[in-house]
Amino acid sequence: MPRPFFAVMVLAVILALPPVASAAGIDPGDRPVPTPEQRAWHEMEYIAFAHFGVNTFTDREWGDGKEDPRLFNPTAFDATQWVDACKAAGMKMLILTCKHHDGFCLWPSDQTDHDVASSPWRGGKGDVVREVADACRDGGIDFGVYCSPWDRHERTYGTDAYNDFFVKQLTELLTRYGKVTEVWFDGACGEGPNGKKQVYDWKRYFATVRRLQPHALIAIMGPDIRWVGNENGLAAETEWSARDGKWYPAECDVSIRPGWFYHASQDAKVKSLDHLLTIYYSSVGRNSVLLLNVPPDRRGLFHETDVARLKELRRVLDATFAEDLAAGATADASSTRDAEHGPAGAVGAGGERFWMAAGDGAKPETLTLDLGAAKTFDVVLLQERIALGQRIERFRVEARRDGQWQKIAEGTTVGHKRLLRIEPVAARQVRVVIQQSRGAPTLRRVGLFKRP
Ligand code: FUL
Repeated sequence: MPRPFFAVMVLAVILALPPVASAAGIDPGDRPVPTPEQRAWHEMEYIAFAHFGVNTFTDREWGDGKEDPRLFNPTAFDATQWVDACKAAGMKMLILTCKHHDGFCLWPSDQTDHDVASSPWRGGKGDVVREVADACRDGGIDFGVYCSPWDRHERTYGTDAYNDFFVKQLTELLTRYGKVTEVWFDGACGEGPNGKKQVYDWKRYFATVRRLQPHALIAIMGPDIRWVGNENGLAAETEWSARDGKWYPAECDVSIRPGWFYHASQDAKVKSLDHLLTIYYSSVGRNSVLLLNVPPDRRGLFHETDVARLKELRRVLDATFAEDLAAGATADASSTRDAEHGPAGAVGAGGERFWMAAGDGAKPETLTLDLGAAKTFDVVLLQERIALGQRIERFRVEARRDGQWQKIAEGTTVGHKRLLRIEPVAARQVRVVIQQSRGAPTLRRVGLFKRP
């Protein structure tokens, strides 16, 4: 076999291996672990939602499907402005409401006339989905689609034929616009007792997504990402991604304004910086992804106030997380699985490195940091190596002050990321005591930060 061919074969075998499915060759056992797609989604942490459509022009939250498509006419539509704002905010994906409950399609759908092609915008030749998908690709962020199963316009809704209609619409969305990272299936359906009742063929919808976009994550009414259970952006104190034997992580969807769609009357009600920080710490900081909605206005732009607020939030987060006061620390641990997974693996943003305790998690485990000198911090960051599953059930963080270990924070789950805001603490030694864990705990990072 000629050498170059051999090299290509070896490379092909390496590339075919599951990407760190079992981190560093450690078998996660039968505990649930994220797929590579779910892991990449966890890493995004902060993503954008854009509710835009006929409701933007009727000043409503839920359209009834009787809207005249000619109402849709943004005057200065610019998807690049949206994506630039998302990027400046540090958001890694944008999910667009391609069709909301009113049935109006932001793309020219072959299945209905209730769409942008029947609007005066761009002379009926426009395609919002295409422009947003292209802007995302050009800007280097991911693109996701929201397509409401509930459709108050479509006349087949409530019959079997609607399932065919919906699958055809999905097919358009999943084949015309390049890579789709997340497909968001809303569970909302407000049809009253006299309304039409649709039996959704979820199995077929999911199979369509898997076939056409095998790497897309199906969220909410889907198997890959779970709704956190409220629309306030707040995950629970105890947030397990491992549930009922599978990896099913939570996403926090919340709007930067009271409504999901743009209403000029809410221009003065954009959430405050403080409120957004609370949301950030209670979502990203509680093992969830934050899906923050920024509704484009009637011009087809993110409103100036919203853009400014996103920037303020970014500025504070950047200032907070710019310097990890634990980055140069020396670390010690109560036990270590093997030489490769020593406590130093939990210090700094070490990529693939992590600390793993020995044993089975029956005894508490401790990771101790010596910062070299007293440092003042008021945020503690913890991350597990989730490729090996979510394990930590209860922990406490202590600082050594006046010769004594004192509790400064505590919690239950960690998962991808846990952030704890605390009163400022000045200390040289800090330790994390993992009191309870499902198997030997791992820590990919222990970080200490100071808010501006
Ligand atoms: C809900 C919908 O009814 C709202 O209009 C919005 O789209 C929100 C994200 O999901 O279920």
